[in-house]
Amino acid sequence: MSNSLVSGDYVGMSFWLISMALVAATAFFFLERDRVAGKWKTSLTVSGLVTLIAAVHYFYMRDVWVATGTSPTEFRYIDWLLTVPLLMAEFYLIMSAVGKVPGRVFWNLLAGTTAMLLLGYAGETGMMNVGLAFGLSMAAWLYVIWYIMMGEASKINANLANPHVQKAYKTMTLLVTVGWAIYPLGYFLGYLGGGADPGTMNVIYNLADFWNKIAFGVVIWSAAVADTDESNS
Ligand SMILES: *C/C=C(C)/C=C/C=C(C)/C=C/C1=C(C)CCCC1(C)C
Repeated sequence: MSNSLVSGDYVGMSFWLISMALVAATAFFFLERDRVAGKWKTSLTVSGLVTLIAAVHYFYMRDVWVATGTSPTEFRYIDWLLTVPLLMAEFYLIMSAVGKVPGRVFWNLLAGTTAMLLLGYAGETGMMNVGLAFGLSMAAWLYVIWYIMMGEASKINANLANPHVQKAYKTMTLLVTVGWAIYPLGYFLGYLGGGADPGTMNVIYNLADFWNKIAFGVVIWSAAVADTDESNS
């Protein structure tokens, strides 16, 4: 058993790379708070918290991987249970920065994503039939997609008077739809397709986190900067 990265361990290297990218992103989001208007600061704080929480979990996940070559499932799900609700809060926060948004927008997204994650965990750990857990977890995810694409949240966004928020909302919706699809794909390949080894599955999850945590924050940052610059000029 070794605690250090060995040459040829590309999965271990991907854990390392994402860890450092998350650390850098955290510093970036926290520092850039200075640059944006007051109404955007909470959104940038939350973006930085997402990457901070994930960075710490990645240090632990990386150690599990290099020491045992097995999937750090517990750390992964604890990280998701904390960061996914914060990502959902971002939908509420960016719209609240420029308009009136009922709190249930956040609670509905929280309920949908929490069900999605708990069912996924129950399947991965054998508490529940893995295929059934997959199907129910998919249904919860589809509910979230429906809610932000066609449901109440999308209607609130359509009525906002701020094009920067509307654009960020749409890109975030795309990430939740296309970017998030990578996770069930990894799960499917790992548990149902009968093909993928834990290494492949972890690389897939690691890549997904890069997009869905760092790029998601960058989308919000860029809307915040554009909106701030516009109101200052
Ligand atoms: C930062 C972490 C993020 C954005 C994690 C997102 C995780 C998912 C979208 C997971 C979804 C799953 C399904 C839709 C079905 C199979 C089980 C899961 C939990 C992998």
